[in-house]
Amino acid sequence: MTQVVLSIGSNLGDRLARLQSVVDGLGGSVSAVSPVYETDPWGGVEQAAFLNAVVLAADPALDGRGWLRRAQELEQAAERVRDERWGPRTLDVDIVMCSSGGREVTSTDEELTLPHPLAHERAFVLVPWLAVDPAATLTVAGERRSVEALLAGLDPADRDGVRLTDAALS
Ligand code: PH2
Ligand code: MG
Ligand code: MG
Repeated sequence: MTQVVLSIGSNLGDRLARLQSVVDGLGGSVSAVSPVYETDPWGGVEQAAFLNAVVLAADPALDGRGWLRRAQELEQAAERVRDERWGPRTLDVDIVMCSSGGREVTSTDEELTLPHPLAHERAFVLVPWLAVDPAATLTVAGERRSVEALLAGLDPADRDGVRLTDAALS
């Protein structure tokens, strides 16, 4: 059985519908869905605000690569085109971390680095993740850290750029 933490985001078109398409597409694999947040763009590209959420999912048949394929299929279904790095997108589905039998899976594969190498720096990942799993932990530079502590270590301005909405995924 593998479990994943997925970070999903959209800042083009019907953002909420794009996020909902992930929950619908994963169907019975979904175990929990965070609230939806509106977030200032991260990464230095000037662009519109994102909607972001975190989805927890599990599937006995998928390993890390299998999840990557699923994520890419969901992005393609949302008519995602090859885009500028960190630029606008209809849908982004990133694997934050994957665990198997309760152990975190690590991968240094060029196509799939696990855990996600930037997740711990991104309030738009950590805030929704903490909301859906207050006990979440992530290994950063070989050390297991609580998501709560990682978030507390970020610039307050980054945390303030992540605003709870009353939109909900079902
Ligand atoms: N995704 C990016 C780049 N910047 N900023 C926010 N707030 N949310 C995102 O999902 C996001 C981003 C590229 O994947
Ligand atoms: Mg991304
Ligand atoms: Mg991505």
